[in-house]
Amino acid sequence: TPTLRLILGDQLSLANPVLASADAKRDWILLAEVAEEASYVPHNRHKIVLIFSAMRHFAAKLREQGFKVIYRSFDEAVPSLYAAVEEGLKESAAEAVLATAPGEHRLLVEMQSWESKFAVPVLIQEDDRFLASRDYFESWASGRKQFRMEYFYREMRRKYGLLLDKDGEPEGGKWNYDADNRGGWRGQVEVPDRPMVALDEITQDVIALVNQSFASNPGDLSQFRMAVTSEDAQAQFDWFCAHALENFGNYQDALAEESPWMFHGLISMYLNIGLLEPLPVCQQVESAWREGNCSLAAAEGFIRQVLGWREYVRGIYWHAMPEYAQRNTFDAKRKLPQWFWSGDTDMRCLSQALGQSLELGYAHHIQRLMVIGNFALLAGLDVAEVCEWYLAVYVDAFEWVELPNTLGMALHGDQGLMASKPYAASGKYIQRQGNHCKACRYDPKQTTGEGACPYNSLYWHFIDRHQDYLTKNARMGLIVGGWKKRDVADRKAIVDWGDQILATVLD
Ligand code: DLZ
Ligand code: SF4
Repeated sequence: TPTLRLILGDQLSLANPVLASADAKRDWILLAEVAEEASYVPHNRHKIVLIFSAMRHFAAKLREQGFKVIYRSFDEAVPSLYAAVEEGLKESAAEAVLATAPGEHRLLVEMQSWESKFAVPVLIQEDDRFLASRDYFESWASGRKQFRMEYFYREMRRKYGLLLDKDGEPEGGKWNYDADNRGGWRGQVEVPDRPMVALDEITQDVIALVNQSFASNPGDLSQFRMAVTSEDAQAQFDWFCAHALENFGNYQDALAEESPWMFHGLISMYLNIGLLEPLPVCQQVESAWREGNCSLAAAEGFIRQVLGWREYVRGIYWHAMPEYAQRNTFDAKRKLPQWFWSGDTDMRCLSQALGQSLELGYAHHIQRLMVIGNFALLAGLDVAEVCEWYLAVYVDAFEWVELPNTLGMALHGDQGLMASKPYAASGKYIQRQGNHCKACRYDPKQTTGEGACPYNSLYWHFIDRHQDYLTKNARMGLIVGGWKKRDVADRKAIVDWGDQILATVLD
């Protein structure tokens, strides 16, 4: 039957299963820039430009390949994907709709209601661009009380034969070189300049459109530099393998004043919208190691993120949704301070992480987890509000990946389903990982008094107010035990100072 095949803005891959069975003469492909998807959160302008421009480039590629494409651009004011499909059915006279399952639960529920509204069958296929299917994850998860990435990751290494020796054992004798991925930043090596991607006419048009139509969203588009085609994304990735991968291992967890990018891959957004595929990037990094171009720790650290962590968080998302989004272990309800939307705080580490997130739509994982997320955890910021902030500001954020990372990993909102302990840390950690403290008006060595690093008192405030929960955790229990042995007056002074920080800094 003539079929209308829907491709969403984060499914821009020739490997998209709706294309596999398509007949170019008979079927129609539909892509639509629609208000509903563009505004369910105040997306960073970089994210909207990336998606719209990549959609337009992908539509052109499909046309070149002989497909009949229906494309709705944002100016045509189509309100929703539902409306776009309705129009597409009229225009094409197709007798069925085929879609690849979306990455977000809210949209899956919406799409599942379409069949009862349209007069034609609506089929939703599994998204097989992931390396662990939903069934595979479920069978791994069944019977486990806690999910630990490490065990899932080992199975995935075996399943895909990555970094294994002749006997099928992990290269180097260890599965995980995380201990070699934690170097702090003191400017030890030069950070290479990232090549800019040239902006073609399509992207320039989209930038003008987004600046005009999304004037109050975050994002400085004069700094837009992302690839919008799979060829350019591959070229960016090749650059990473040649110039940054070697140092990626050592400085994966480093925080630097002088660079928002450091040695990171900057490919999560390309993977998440379909411009790159996960298995080939892992294989390319493995080859780089086999050819002697990077250390095993660098290659393993990279592959762990893509093959392990990325697939694992997606598994958790579909396993635990929709109930997962409501979880809030510590009943954290404090309103997000206004400066989360401006970056205007005198905590240097935080202002840099927030500032670049808003301006560029990018921050690396330690900024997201240990600077912004850790602050939100310690201060007890509202879990749902923090999650929405992450979903809005990052170019690579779709709920399947954002929610477990924020709610579960950063905020420990899921009572430890995915992380063995809360990722709470004081200013000491941030000082060790980088050079922000030197440029900060606060002192990471002080806990109370004018000029004391707010992370310090907030850390103990967090330990103190959640001691009943935390003592049940083996690793946190030791910290709570140590805290309780301290002098009562000392403890009170620290908690009081924390209260004052919460009352002033968070205003
Ligand atoms: C994020 C996004 C944006 C900003 N705009 C569109 C759009 O106009 N059309 C579209 O098909 N997809 C868009 N997306 C991506 C969707 O929100 C994404 O497919 C769902 O959130 C599921 O992951
Ligand atoms: Fe961040 Fe505290 Fe260091 Fe300032 S002193 S940069 S607030 S950790």
